Amino acid sequence: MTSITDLFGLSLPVVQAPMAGVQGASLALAVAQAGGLGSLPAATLTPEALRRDLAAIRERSAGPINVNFFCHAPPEPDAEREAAWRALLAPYYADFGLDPAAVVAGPARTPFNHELADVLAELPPAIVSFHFGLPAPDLLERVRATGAKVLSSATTVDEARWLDAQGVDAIVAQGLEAGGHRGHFLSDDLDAQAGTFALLPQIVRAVRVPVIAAGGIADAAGVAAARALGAAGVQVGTAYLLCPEATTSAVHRQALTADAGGDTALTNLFTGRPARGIHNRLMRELGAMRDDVPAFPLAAGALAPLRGKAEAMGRGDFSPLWAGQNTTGCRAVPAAEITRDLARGW
Ligand code: FMN
Repeated sequence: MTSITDLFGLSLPVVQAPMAGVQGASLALAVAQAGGLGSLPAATLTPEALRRDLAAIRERSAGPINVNFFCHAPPEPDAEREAAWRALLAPYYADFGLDPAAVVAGPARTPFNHELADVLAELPPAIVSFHFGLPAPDLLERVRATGAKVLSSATTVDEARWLDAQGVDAIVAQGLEAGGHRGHFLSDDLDAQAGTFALLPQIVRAVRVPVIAAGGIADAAGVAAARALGAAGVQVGTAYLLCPEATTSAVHRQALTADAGGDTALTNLFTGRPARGIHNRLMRELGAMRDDVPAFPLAAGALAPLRGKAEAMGRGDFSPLWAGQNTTGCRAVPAAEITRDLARGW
């Protein structure tokens, strides 16, 4: 079994999970400097912002870095669905004295495209990872031409086999415990998804490439368990959320440290795609999963003003509080310390 320390040239077999919205280059750099694989989430970055971040990282670290993109198919606008969504949110707008006509778009989540590929060609990272499958073959070819190794997440054995057949260099086996969006791309059936330690050994058996375990791994014991089940390394997200280098909001940090930090559920309310986050008011009052939410990523638009207003009052009622099921590893300590402590389990 090839460990990711050999595959990627790392000192420690720990990937800091890319986490759009709660981190930028600082967290990635801190993990890279500690000898793990730092990840830069690029799903909400413009090409200019990506160029700036990659240049800044390159100035401060010669180690490998992972850049992560979404590769979803952008949805057709659906005026009727959008109007129904806004009508559902109208009582909250009224409570805050907000004008429903003043709705602004939420942060854009642009799928990987040629402009972003241009930036990778200029400033090639050692690793490029994708969420929601892989981009079109011509785009994938451009990534490979930079010399980068390619990763993607699988939430089922079928997805892992599909990725293996496309020639990825490693697969992230992402269990149902994981925080944030499911990486699923072949089937929308959430019942088909297994927990990390059920999924991992099945994927290890089914594919030829190294498999990185993700979801619910929060400490050295979890890392040791993943290794025992055949993982080539681990990818950890939630445990980094309280680090000073993360940009996790105050309401998000507060929710993670409260008793209910581990009270998570899958919800599609915040973006239109199921993702795991800490239960909050919107999830409780509307139901965490609904059929009538605008398609990914459009649901975020109408929520943005509510989120802004509530956060200004110190409340996370309308914010996505993404977190995995296991929040026991969250500590407000430097990311290097989290990385080293995790690696002790290898
Ligand atoms: N995965 C991605 O591939 N891209 C992302 O932008 C992304 N954003 C995330 C944001 C948050 C706040 C969290 C908690 C997870 C996110 N994920 C994303 C999933 C992680 O990459 C990773 O698979 C997951 O955090 C692992 O499970 P854990 O949170 O239990 O450690």
